[in-house]
Amino acid sequence: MSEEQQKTGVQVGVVMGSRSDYETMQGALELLARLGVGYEVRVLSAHRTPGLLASYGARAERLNFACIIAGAGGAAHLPGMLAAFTRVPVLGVPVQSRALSGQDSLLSMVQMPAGVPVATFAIGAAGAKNAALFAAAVLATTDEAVRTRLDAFRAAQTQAVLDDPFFDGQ
Ligand code: RP5
Repeated sequence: MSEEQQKTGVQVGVVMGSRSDYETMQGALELLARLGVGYEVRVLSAHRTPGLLASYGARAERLNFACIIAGAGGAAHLPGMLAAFTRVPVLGVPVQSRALSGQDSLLSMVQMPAGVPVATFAIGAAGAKNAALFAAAVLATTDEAVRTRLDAFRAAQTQAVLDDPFFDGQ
């Protein structure tokens, strides 16, 4: 953990374009908490609060966040714009939209032109959870406590399959 992260207790920033994204993003928050990853969460919008987005990018650098998980739906320019404002790695979660089922969110994140990357995850709850697990895996390369909890999480996940009555022991 860096000096700044130790001071603030925040290793990962989590942002979402609207309060309506919370249901999707809560899976990420629950996993970060379970894995003992320090995080902060904010509603920030590329089109409703563009100024805040720029200052959040600077804040993420100043506080040395390991990454930012950014969830948004529709024309989901939040992760791309945030990545433009900061060198902190941005993990994009496409939230499932009503009109196009999240295809719009996915394509607007994954098709970033070369130069400003957004690591894009699956549409919806699975993407939110995997973004948190990915952030934890990166932190685990240097943070032994997170590594131990992530290994335990994965071992429990494996055990749950082995304990399933449909598992035939092969
Ligand atoms: C995006 O527009 C948000 O990320 C959200 O997924 C979508 C709809 O927002 P609301 O109209 O529900 O606030 O900016």
